[in-house]
Amino acid sequence: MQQPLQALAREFGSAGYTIARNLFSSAEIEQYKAHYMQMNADQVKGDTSGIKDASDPLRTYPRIMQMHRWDELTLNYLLHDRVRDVLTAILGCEPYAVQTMIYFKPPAARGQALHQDQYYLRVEPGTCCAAWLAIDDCDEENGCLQVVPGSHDLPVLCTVAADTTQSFTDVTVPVPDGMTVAPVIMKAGDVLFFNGQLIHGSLPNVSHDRFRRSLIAHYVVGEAEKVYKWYHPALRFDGTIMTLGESQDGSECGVWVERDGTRTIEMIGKTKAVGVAQ
Ligand SMILES: O=C(O)CCC(=O)C(=O)O
Repeated sequence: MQQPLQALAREFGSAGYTIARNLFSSAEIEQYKAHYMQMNADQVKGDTSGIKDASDPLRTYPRIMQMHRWDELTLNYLLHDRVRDVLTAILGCEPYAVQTMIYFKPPAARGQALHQDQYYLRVEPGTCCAAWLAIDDCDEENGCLQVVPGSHDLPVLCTVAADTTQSFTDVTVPVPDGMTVAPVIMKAGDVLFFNGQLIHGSLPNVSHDRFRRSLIAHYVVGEAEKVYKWYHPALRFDGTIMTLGESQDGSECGVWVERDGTRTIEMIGKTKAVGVAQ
């Protein structure tokens, strides 16, 4: 890694995300690539919930979730000491690990509409944090992640319908007035860390021949007492189980309203119950 942890922590605090460049070597990336391509070839069951069309490339390459519960290499990533060291520096104390996902995102695959992870994880108190490892170089052509810098200071916002020609998920968060969406250009081996309130997502892979694979882990902050049931059990970095309570369906979400000529957020909505986490 090239940057000092303090610089990553400063950037994470102000923008809601930061990139640890070269956190994994090219040899490690080649091992992950071969491992997950084999997992796909072995037809390990993936999440096909947003995939209706038989010709959808995501039908052949659906994301696979929670592999750390049975796959050692994935567990090693989730609890990796290099990932832990960055998380501890940017969050201020060691978090608990709750989720893993592998996205293959082959050529012509749809992306995932803008959303906040905390909408799904419902961490109480506090929020979650992702460690998104690029397994391929990624840019706008192959559907890199897109973020809304500074949006991590917002509460969880209520969702609206997404354009499912562009996204395999069907809800989204509109970009707040005055904020912009920025692409996150990464090299294989870089890890993007982002706050659970940060609005993020990705556009389709419009390349003809480039996958955009990413290995994603989610954590809840060290002060968390509850998380949604899909994410149990939470793990400490030594692999032992941390018992957390279950947060409930239908937690509050914010909507933008006009008050005395100013746009502000009121917590008047309810998130819908979610079956599959993001
Ligand atoms: O990788 C993507 O395209 C979306 C991933 C995502 O939304 C997440 O990790 O929470």
